Amino acid sequence: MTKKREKILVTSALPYANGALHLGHFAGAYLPGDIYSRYQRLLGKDVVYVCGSDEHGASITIRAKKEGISPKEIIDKYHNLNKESFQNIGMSFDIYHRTSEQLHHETAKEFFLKLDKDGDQFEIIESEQYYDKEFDQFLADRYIKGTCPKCSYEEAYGDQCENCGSDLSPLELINPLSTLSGKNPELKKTKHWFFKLNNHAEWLKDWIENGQFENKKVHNPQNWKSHVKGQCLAWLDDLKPRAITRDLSWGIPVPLDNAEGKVFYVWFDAPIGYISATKQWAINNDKNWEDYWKGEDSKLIHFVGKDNIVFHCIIFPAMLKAYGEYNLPFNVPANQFLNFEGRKFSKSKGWGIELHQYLIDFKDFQNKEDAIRYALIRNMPENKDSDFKWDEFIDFHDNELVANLGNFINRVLVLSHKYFDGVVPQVSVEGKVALEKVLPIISEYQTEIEGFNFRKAIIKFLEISSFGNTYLQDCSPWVIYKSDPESQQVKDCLYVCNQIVCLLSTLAEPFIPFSSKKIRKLLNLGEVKNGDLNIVLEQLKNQNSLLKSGHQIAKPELLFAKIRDPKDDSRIKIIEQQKAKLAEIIAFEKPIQEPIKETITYEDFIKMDIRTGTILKAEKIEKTDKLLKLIVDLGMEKRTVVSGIAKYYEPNKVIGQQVLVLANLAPRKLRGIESQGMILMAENEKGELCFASPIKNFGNGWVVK
Ligand code: B3M
Ligand code: ZN
Repeated sequence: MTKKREKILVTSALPYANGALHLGHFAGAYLPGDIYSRYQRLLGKDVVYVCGSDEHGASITIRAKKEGISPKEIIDKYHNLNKESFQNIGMSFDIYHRTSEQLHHETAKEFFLKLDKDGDQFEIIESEQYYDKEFDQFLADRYIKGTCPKCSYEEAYGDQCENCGSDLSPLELINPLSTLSGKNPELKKTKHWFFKLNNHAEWLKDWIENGQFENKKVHNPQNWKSHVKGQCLAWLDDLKPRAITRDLSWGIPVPLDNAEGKVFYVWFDAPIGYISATKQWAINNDKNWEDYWKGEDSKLIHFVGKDNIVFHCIIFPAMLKAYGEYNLPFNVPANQFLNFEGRKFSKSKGWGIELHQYLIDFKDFQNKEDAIRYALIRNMPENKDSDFKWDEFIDFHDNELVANLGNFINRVLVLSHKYFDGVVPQVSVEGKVALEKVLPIISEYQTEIEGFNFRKAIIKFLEISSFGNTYLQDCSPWVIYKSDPESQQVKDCLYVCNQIVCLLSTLAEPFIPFSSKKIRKLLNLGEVKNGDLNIVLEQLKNQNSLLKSGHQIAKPELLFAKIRDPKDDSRIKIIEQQKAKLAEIIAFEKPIQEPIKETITYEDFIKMDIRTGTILKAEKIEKTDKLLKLIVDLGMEKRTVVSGIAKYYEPNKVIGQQVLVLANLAPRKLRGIESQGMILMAENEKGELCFASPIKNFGNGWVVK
């Protein structure tokens, strides 16, 4: 009897179809879901990986207004853009659905009606909300701007202040303004449906903290990330009923007679979007969606960024429980945020890079998809925020993908062709034993992926390739072959190396699927298939071949090419262009201007004797990291000057530097050294000092006037 395959339903947050995704989104909620799904498929699990566009809510109508087109045009535009970028970067969704689809509207309505029929899930509350008379509409929180009551920032939104991060309600804003008419909105009575989330606090706590649900252990809380649990438990202390309807014209109409003009709040219908996506997938593939959502042998895993944790760990589970029948999420391994070159991604400032733009800018870059996937995994914000840097991107690529993985594979292929015409050689019984050493590393690789530690897992992957490199180097078949071309040691070595290359092609697939495909092609093998990792493990444990002796491999080809290549600057140029874009943004930023000082007279000015000079000597001063002792040639004499530039300049870098010196400043002692003047420096917007010496090649002792 064949064992029933375990089902895993994987979701990644449904991106709003109001803009393009950037690398931070990709690293946060998508790449990890893809790695996990691909890995579970390799183990032969019955994986369904769903995603799609979130196409409702004020964020869509606001963008439509900005671009001067209809909401429908907006969602079509960004749905297609994001869907295409995902495809091109190798996301392996089984379906990429849309919440504007009829099937989703029906599913969300049905869900609501079941909860409504229950009688105890919702209450209708009447309250006063802001209303724009000119536009004849109630204002969603995002449509109201005003002054933050906490930090006085004047551009705070009705739901949040982006300056101090406070959660706000529109009524708290000082001087609220409608973003539609620009006028002060008025308050008007309206009623809304509230989900009584507070009724769910108790079981939610037991479920999150202990993994207990309805007298069953449904997950192990130790496998949940601590930052996820922490955020949830803080919320659970203070659960209140939450409005799940809005007065908007864009969205899913509330299917009740007494709810005219109301639509569902976007966060009510969006997670139901995972269900409708699964339904559509099941229709397309002749499957039963309920097996995945309700089956006892099915696990639900949500991949999201940290800003979506409460929706996936508290609100949606409460909705699922209120409905009944559904499984609760087995885990929500949310990621923290990725920053970009030291700052937050910002669309308005142009800081960061969008996924589709990356694919365009890097179109001529060999392995662009895997290069970025690899760099983002190596630096994934799994448990704390992390920072993407182009220099690190280059290092990961050149030192790891090229110098370790690519180099190993290439050497094996080249040597196999050189000695055996590309045929995997016969191996001796003792020869195979070396392969046993990879088993514990594979096992660690598996543990890390299963624990959602993808950074560690990819290092384990690399460790196998390092093992291969070391093994090959230790054998040095090129030495033995010279004296004995028939040597069994040479055969054993290249047999083992070929097995490792084959193993790497499988283990690479969840992370760098494009390279996995290429390696397979070089080995003359088809693409990795579902269940392949099980087969590979079985073969290794039984000392069977992954690649049989006698198997013909293809001609070697380089998998990766270095970015820092002295003979070909095409790749480094692409990156330099990216850096130049950032430099330009910084250059155009308004520096924080110091206010102009009090007016002085010409007489005041000419009191200063500023001379040109050259630094002859520079040394650090003990017990301070700020000061350098400089000897400056002022033409007619040499001066000792103590200058506070040690943080910005190494002593040996400033020798020969031409400088401007205030030569008639009264001497003073600093750290026991008499400073006889002052070097003029300019301070940039970051507070760093650089030499004020705009003129080039001047003589020493010239007077500045
Ligand atoms: N669209 C928010 C976001 O893209 C929201 C996620 C919905 S997941 C059901 O971050
Ligand atoms: Zn504020």
